[in-house]
Amino acid sequence: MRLVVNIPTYNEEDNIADVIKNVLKSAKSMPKLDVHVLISDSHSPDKTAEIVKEISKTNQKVHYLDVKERGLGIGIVKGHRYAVDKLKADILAQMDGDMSHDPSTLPEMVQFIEAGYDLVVGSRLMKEGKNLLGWHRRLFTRGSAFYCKLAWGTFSISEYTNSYRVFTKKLFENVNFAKVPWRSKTYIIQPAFLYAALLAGAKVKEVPITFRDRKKGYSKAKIVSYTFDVLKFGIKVRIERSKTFIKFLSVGTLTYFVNAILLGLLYRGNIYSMKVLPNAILSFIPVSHPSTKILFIYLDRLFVSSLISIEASIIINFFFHDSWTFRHRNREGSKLKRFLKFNLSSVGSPIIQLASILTFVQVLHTSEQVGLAVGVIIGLFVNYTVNLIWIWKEHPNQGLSEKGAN
Ligand SMILES: Nc1nc2c(ncn2[C@@H]2O[C@H](COP(=O)(O)OP(=O)(O)O)[C@@H](O)[C@H]2O)c(=O)[nH]1
Ligand SMILES: [Mg+2]
Repeated sequence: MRLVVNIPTYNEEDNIADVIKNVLKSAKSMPKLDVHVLISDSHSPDKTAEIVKEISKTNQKVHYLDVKERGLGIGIVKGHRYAVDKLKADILAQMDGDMSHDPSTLPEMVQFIEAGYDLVVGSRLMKEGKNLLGWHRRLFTRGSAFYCKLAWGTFSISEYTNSYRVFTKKLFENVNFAKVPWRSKTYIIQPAFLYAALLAGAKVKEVPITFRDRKKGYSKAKIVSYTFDVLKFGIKVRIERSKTFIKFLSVGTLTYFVNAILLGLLYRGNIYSMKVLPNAILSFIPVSHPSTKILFIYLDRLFVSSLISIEASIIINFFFHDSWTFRHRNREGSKLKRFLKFNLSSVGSPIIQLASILTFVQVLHTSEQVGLAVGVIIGLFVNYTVNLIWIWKEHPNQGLSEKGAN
């Protein structure tokens, strides 16, 4: 098994030789692995390339790759691509080239990969992790982590902006890079790659690390634009993850209007308060007593109108949910079975709607429309939950995955 440690660099002439030395030293604690070091350099104008090329002359496990363009994401993605394609890596690691990440943690991180995790993230924010940066950088790290947790809904992950990571070749191949802004000039690749890994269904493990500020060279981080990118990315994720619920609400809104119009026409010949038909469609059914009574319910015109309009809306709801709202979720088995299940599950919703209509008309003496609107809203939430857990279930083992996003 080959592990390639990818170290993106830009102007790291003061650090890179020591970083390589330390990584090779920690490789001795991983005797079963063939450890290589790849420096993916953005054509540094200083002596970085010269130094690395010199080391690689005498050590075949050290490689230099000129990725030409500037950008940490470019160094990371092109470096890993090269590690997989040219160096035949099985496991990929990445760390900074300024001594901020301690390579002695690598063996422990790799152990978790061997134990079956897809991605191991070095965390400064979990218990025993340390972030030895200045206060404004610590604030950025903590603030972005807090924001990402909320925006992405990933409360079990503590760290989002650190670069010290180990993952499998398989994960790298499964990540959808079309959704990762890896060409950005900021370090947004860090949280974005983590999110893409979660979408790809990665099993993630966090390991506490100590992040030390660099002693030599200078930081290339642009914190203000990085913060802006993290905020933007979070909004994108939030919208994407809410898509299913937004679709569900749209279908709900459409069918509410169908329901309301039908109810009005059947019961009074009205659309809302507008008279459209001379008589109610169901004018042959008496409005109230004396009408047939079953238990405590009068089978009067309001009752029958409500039932018909509610069932019509169930059918329309099912059609849109099955072919649009929950299209990406698990739709195994027959459509008829899902329709019957949906009808059964929908019983809760019309009971709520019916109870609401009857309460508003017969108890509160207000309009049937108000009763319907209130009933629809309560029923909607009940229905959504039941739909997700009973009819259009999540694809098995996909967690945050794209298809299961909601
Ligand atoms: N390939 C490449 N690496 C970069 C670039 N910018 C920064 N890096 C590397 O990314 C790592 C982290 O950058 P650094 O400036 O230390 O940022 P900080 O640790 O957030 O202050 C270091 O190894 C840098 O050399 C770039 O444009 N291209
Ligand atoms: Mg640094």
